[in-house]
Amino acid sequence: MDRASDYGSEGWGFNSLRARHHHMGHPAAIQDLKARLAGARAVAVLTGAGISADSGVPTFRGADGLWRTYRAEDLATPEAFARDPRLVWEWYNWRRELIATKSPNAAHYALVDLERRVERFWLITQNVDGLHPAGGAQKLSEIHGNIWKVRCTQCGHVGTNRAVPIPIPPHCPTCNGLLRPHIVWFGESLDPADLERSLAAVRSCEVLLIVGTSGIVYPAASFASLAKEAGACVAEVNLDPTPNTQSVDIAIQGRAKDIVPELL
Ligand code: BV8
Ligand code: ZN
Repeated sequence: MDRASDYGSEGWGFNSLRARHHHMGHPAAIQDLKARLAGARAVAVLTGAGISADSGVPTFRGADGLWRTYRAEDLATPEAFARDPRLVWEWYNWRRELIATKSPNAAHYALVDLERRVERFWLITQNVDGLHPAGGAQKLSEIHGNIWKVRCTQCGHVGTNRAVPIPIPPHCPTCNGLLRPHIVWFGESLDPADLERSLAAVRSCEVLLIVGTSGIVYPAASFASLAKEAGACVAEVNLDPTPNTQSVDIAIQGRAKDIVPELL
């Protein structure tokens, strides 16, 4: 028996290509996704902490994301703020100090190029660091809020505050009430307009590109399956496998700053 019939030459080649589409930063997967993006008239992008990791911002579930032993889930809640607003503000001051020194990277800028190229485009980010708008992104929803915005717990006034560190506890310029970060914490609802805009984009896109998210925080975690059900091609770029990796059409393993610019 010769080698070709041993393996079944055609089947082997096909399966190996499919298998590779599901792993690594393989050129075939990158070319496939690049072609789909080039041909698409509607593209949605979902980003998470991984895209900012390449700018030096620690991720949430990575080892460097811990502040004093607290996990994000312990501090990013209305209960934690009610119990100890100073502690929560100290955590945000630590992050504000870190983020203030960081800049957008090649992946953030590549997504701005994509925004300008695609007829219907929407970027949905879970990141609160503001690096997408800093890089020039305009068609975006920051669905978990923005670390440079504050909201009054008394009168609801929303403002921008870039003080680093912010004096603790910060007070409302109009009513002197206690200010909190204008960020969506666990157990809180997303802004309905942001959510609507994001769901519309996810349900109507031809390609959903998911970059650097662990895919475990809802409702963003449901976007991949919503897009899939609506018939979109779903692609993931991540350094490591995630709960989405097995179900997406194209999975590319690699760093956002290396892979995303290659897609254009
Ligand atoms: C809501 C703001 C309605 C704080 C954040 C049980 C089951 C299902 C759902 C729930 C449940 N219990 C509670 C819920 C709901 C809950 C939820 O989903 N919980 C999870 C944990 C189970 N969700 C909510 O509460 C949401 N609201 O549902 O409203 C409601 C109302 C009341 C009661 C019920 C429901 C609100 C969620 C808002 C959460 N806010 N943070 C702040 O930032 O200050 S979440 C926090 O996680 C961050 O904001 C972050 O954006 C988000 C997601 O994390 P990622 O961005 O994915 O980051 P992560 O570190 O996890 O992963 C990084 C990834 O990057 C990794 O995969 C890594 O491999 C990769 N990577 C690393 N480097 C690179 C890279 N990739 C590429 N290149 C690299 N260089
Ligand atoms: Zn106020």
